[in-house]
Amino acid sequence: MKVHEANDSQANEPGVTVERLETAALAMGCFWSPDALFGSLPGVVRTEVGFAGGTTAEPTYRQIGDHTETVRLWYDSAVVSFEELLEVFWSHHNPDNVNGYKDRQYQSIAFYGDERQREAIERVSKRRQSREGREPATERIRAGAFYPAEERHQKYYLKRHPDALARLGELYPTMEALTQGTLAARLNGLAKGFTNRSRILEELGQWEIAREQRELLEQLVREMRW
Ligand code: MHO
Repeated sequence: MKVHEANDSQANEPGVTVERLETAALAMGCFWSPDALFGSLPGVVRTEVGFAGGTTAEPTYRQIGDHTETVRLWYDSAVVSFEELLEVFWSHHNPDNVNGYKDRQYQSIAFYGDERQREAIERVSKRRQSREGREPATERIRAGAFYPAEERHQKYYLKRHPDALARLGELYPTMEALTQGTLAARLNGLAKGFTNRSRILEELGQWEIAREQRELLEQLVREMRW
């Protein structure tokens, strides 16, 4: 996987070679957790939380209207497939009772961007039916407008750790760059307990980046205090 961190020339598009980068959008309750969950997965290059699925114009966290808390992912399908992401999605929430429901804020939704993703959702849903007796009660909706949530909601768990955040300031010049960074996504997963330091270091060893860049990132991860 070729990863560009935010201090690369492609600062706004940290990711793999663009042809292979795909997107997905999933809703499974309060978006802080899925941001960390999917951010911990190798192959997921970038995550962002926001509001989607509704009709209300310009939603915000306090004025969410008929939208649902959603995480958007950019991923390298050569490393992780949409079907694998769906298995993770359905293994980590109960679509019948997401955080006790709160209007549509915590609706379980699998968004599809195209016919191929729609078919994959049906395929994995049927597979879970054969394992669990019934299909997950998850809405399937064509992906429309996605409204990014306020900055304080992005990489929420990572932002609870001042030392980690201060060190990441050396790598990401702005909070927006941090939101988009791949390493920030992994560390947000670490902060929530979805991955660990040695898994992140092992993955860093495989990124197609310059040696000095790798050493810099490894040192950052090793020295970070939690
Ligand atoms: N844990 C929060 C929900 C935040 S999530 C961004 C709460 O219980 O209010 O909806």
